This record gives sequence, C-alpha cells and structure tokens, in this order.
Amino acid sequence: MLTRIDHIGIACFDLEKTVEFYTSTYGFSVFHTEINEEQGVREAMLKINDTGDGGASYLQLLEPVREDSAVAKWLAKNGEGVHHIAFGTADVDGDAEAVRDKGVRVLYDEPRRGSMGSRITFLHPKDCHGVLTELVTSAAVESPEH
Ligand code: CMX
Ligand code: CO
Repeated sequence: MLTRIDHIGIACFDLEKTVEFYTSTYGFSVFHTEINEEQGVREAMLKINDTGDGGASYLQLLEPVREDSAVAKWLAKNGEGVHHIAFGTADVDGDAEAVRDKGVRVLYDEPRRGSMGSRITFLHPKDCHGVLTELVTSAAVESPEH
C-alpha cells in the first residue's frame, strides 16, 4: 500500500546553487547527500515533514554526473524542474507487481538502490499520464535488515 509522498525529484544544473535556494528561501535543511553512480546523479535530500506511516517526505534535488544519465537527458530536453514523484510503501516489491498487473510498465525487474539505502523502482511516465513515478521502500523505517 502506498502511504506517503516520499519525495519529489527536482532536476537541476547546479546542486549547490539549488540547495542554497531551497534552504535560504524556505528554511529547509539538507538531511542527506550522496552520489548514486547507478542512477548517474549527485543528490541532496531536504526533509520537509514526518509522515503518519513512520516515514518522511523530502525534496530530492538531482544533478547529473553523467551525460548518458536519465536526468542529464531530461535536463537537456526540458531544462530544470520537477522530474518525478515518489510514493512510499513498506512493500515496493508487492506494490510494483500489483501495478504491473494493471498494465503499467515497471522499469526494473527488481527494485534497485535509492537514497539512503532505500529500494526503488520506476513506472513509465507514458503509462502514468505524463508523470515519471517512483515507488520506494525506505531503509530507515521499513527495511530494518539494511
Ligand atoms: N517525466 C515525464 N515524462 C518523461 C520523463 C519524465 N521525467 N522522462 C522522459 N519522459 C517522456 C519524454 O518526454 C518522452 O516523451 P515524448 O516521446 O512524447 O517526447 C518519453 O518519455 C521518452 O523519453 P526520452 O527522453 O526518450 O527518454 P528515455 O525513454 O530514454 O527515458 C525513462 C525515459 C523514464 C525510461 C528514463 O528517464 C528512466 O529510466 N527513468 C528512471 C530512472 C531515473 O529517472 N533516475 C533518476 C532519479 C533517481 C532517483 O530518484 O533516485
Ligand atoms: Co527519486
């Protein structure tokens, strides 16, 4: 069951400048930063609020580290802006399977590694009314074995 907006992914050209905008304009703070080589991004997670399922909602600011990454391709075409939304669930495997059974293309056979040790998969934007949609199970609250 999808129980929260886990994050909104925002693509940017300059991570430091974009972090500075979100921290100085709104007073949000950086909760976590990392490079995800597989996804080809450098990212900052800004925590916005805790959620009723024990998780939290974040902004995920994304700067590409490779020209052939999904975010680099998207930025070249669209410029900066909202790249994807992510719904949180305690069971990304089960929820991805349930969505696949409804005819939505799930991009990965098995969930991959996301921010902070989470497990993530993506749904094709063309099957989701134009919205690239991520499903995520957080390591911190939902996968104690990680
Ligand atoms: N939102 C909405 N539509 C999108 C999109 C996005 N983020 N990215 C691509 N599209 C649309 C394109 O506009 C294009 O539509 P048209 O044919 O009408 O022009 C179509 O989807 C195909 O796009 P493309 O530019 O040719 O790109 P690809 O097919 O090569 O890749 C996708 C698209 C979704 C398969 C790829 O971006 C992907 O695998 N995404 C998942 C991984 C990812 O985004 N990682 C970064 C975030 C990591 C994280 O959150 O941790
Ligand atoms: Co994301």
